[in-house]
Amino acid sequence: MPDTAPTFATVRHDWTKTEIAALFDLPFMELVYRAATVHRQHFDPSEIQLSQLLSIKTGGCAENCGYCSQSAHHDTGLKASKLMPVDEVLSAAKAARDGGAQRFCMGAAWRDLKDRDVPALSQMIAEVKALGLETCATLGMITPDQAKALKEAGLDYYNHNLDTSPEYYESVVTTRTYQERLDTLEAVREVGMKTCCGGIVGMGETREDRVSFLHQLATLPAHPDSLPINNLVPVSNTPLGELSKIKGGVTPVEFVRTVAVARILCPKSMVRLSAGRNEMSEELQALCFLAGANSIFVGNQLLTTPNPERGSDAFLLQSLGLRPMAAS
Ligand code: SAM
Ligand code: DTB
Ligand code: SF4
Repeated sequence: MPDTAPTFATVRHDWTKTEIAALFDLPFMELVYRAATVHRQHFDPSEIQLSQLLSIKTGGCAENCGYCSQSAHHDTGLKASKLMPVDEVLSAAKAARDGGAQRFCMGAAWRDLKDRDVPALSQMIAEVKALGLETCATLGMITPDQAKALKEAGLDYYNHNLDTSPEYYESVVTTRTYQERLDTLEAVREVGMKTCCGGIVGMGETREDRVSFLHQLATLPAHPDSLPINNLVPVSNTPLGELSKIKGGVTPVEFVRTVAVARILCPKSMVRLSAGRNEMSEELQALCFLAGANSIFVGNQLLTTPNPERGSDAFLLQSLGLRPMAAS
């Protein structure tokens, strides 16, 4: 890795873990400076994309993800619901658009998408898209045929996170494999749909796991077009929520390092500062933006957990001189 001034304009897919670990080890100011330099080579650093989430099918999920409020394996007290009717999704999408969001992400607590749900989802996606919103969905595992149908309906992005390193993965979830996650991502890429793929930090993983997780993302056949970095929101009665109460999560500095390294490795991706902002100070969020995060979720709720109030986000962006990105 060059030790001189940052010249990371090229997009690489051959990053090694040693190089990535060396980025993490840089003095903090140098790392953030390099990430900020890469950021402004590809984006206007004063623009932030505003996305909004909606849980279109909540709870009762068959997977055992150790961080998730929606897994049927954990007694989190969350009430399970059926797939939301299209008109309710549309009113939420309109409200999101009118509140300034340019992107709308629909999340369902499913292990995998069932063909019987594809027609309703296709209608939902087409109508959300017709509102002028960029569309994203996260519905669990999907097949190439399902990916094709969703793309034809107007789906711009499919979210499917690797969540952590292959090495730590089995400490997070055991009901599906890392390879199954990669297969769904491949199905999405194959039909020419954009991928949204990232993960969570603060789940008890090591620095080495964070290096390995970002190595996976940076060496995919195509970098994720959208790369969400979530800070674990500890949910009571989930295994990882309880673990983090004992162990604590990552330090704010380590969180910013993770964002900065993600930006350097995937220069053209939208790096999304996702879950966990409600617990972050304005200063920490500002450092994340400096380190190359250029998208946030707005609205009072993520899927099932709280997000900063819309007014406080508007104040934050205004005080930092950041502008909402125009719809693409
Ligand atoms: N069921 C689908 C799946 O897992 O692919 C989609 C919904 S799932 C809730 C979307 C992502 O949200 C997860 O992959 C995870 O990265 C993130 N997430 C869920 N619960 C979280 C928590 N408590 N803290 C931080 N991120 C979380
Ligand atoms: C992503 O990586 N983070 C978002 C979006 N993709 C779907 C979801 C965050 C969920 C946080 C926990 C909750 O609200 O249930
Ligand atoms: Fe289900 Fe997704 Fe939650 Fe895992 S993260 S339990 S797949 S909703």
